Amino acid sequence: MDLSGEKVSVIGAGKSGIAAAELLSSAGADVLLSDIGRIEEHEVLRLQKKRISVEHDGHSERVYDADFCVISPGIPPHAQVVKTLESKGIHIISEIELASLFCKARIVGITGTDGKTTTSTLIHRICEADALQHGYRSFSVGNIGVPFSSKVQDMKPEDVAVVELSSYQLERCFFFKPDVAVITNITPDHLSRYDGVMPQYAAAKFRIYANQGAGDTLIYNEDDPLLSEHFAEKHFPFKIVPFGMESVPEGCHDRRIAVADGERIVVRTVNGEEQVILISEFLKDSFRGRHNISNVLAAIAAARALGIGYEVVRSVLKEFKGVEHRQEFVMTLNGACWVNDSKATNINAMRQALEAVPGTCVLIAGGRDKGNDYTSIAGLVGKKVSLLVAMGESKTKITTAFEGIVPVHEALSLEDAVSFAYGAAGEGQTVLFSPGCASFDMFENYEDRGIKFKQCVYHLQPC
Ligand code: UMA
Repeated sequence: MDLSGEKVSVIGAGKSGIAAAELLSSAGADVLLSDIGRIEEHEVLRLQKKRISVEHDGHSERVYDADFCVISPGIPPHAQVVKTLESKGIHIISEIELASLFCKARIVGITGTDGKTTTSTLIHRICEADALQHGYRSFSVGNIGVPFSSKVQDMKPEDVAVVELSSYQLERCFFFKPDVAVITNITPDHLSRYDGVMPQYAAAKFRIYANQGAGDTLIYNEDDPLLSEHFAEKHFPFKIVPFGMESVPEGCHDRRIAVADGERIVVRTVNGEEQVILISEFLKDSFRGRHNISNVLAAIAAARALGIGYEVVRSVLKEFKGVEHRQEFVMTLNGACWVNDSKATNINAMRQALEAVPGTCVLIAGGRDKGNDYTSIAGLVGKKVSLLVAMGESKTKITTAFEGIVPVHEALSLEDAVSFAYGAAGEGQTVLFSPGCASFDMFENYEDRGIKFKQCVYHLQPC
């Protein structure tokens, strides 16, 4: 794509803003990269060598002298810079939209409130395994941490881009069109960005299929009430593939992927039922829980839509050990199993982690509250948790919500939380670090939080 003569402002110089600016500049655009905060001097120099103008410590009037603008996902719609761009009628697109305009490869887009990173990783691994046999490449990009724009120029038409998509990234997509779209679930999250209105949040997620047409596939979780209602009995111009934890009645030949007899994953086709894999073949200590079966169903549906054989799918699933920071097995200490679930930044993710615990656990939770309603999991906590260690900004709110249901200890720091949990955990129990809150009160991000948690655990001395 030739963008010579186009003036483009890129807002936000995080990972996606930098990648977008580099992509635009390589296409000949006249680029201004603008950040409200500081950009390191060496980074400014590196970008300037690539003919990118850079400004930092605030967005100046120069931002508004543009033909269009590319925005980073983390910048909220109510930010002053966005309001001014809109008032001046400057077209704003997301970094994902920009990358997709350059993309020659097939695109698999994965969105949802929870499970999108695990599902994306599974699909990417399956594609990688298939690619080895068929001479193409798979790229794992998007919200997972590698900007789509940073890789898109390496992609060839036969390749696959597996793009994890947050609602933020889908918001300003207008032409983005995945060949295969997956929606894992939609439950309340990030609502402060959407004026507390659930349909607004869901509408951003639904942009994933807005441009899909004949030949494309939309895969969705039929166990999710919002999704099953949304897709029921409506006609769409693309192929729809539901997946779910319950078997479908005989005679229902609709490509649906489901669990049969509580132990097998099957696909219904016009020719009957095809068995893909037994659940016991892929669930393991490092990859467990009902929600992960659901993620596997989604990945199988995507692999099928891409024409990948079950043999490849099975070999990847058998070896898959989960994703870092998502119910990640850390170690066993004095007979207690330590699990890092730092990616659990909302109550639904915490619920899934608790449901996956065999027996009872010591739960370490808390961080920056996102308007959580803890009462929604009070019953589960009462059943599964022997001790709750509350930490971070939300510890008082957590204590108030669970006092009288389980014993609660308020920790002063992560180290304090880990050492208190260590003293309390019994043999055969799990110590689950599933914050249910954002990490920004004490850490850079959830990865930083998970790494620090694991460091604390590794420092514990077995009795
Ligand atoms: N900024 C401005 N002006 C503003 C506000 C912020 O210039 O008014 C600047 C900040 O100073 C900062 C930059 O914008 O320098 C940050 O941009 P960003 O928050 O979009 O961060 P990136 O580094 O570009 O990372 C983004 C995603 N971050 C968010 O959506 C918050 C990453 O997802 C993603 O991996 C990356 O692009 C690559 O695609 C992270 C995330 O937390 C993992 N996602 C959320 C989630 O999973 O819940 C949605």
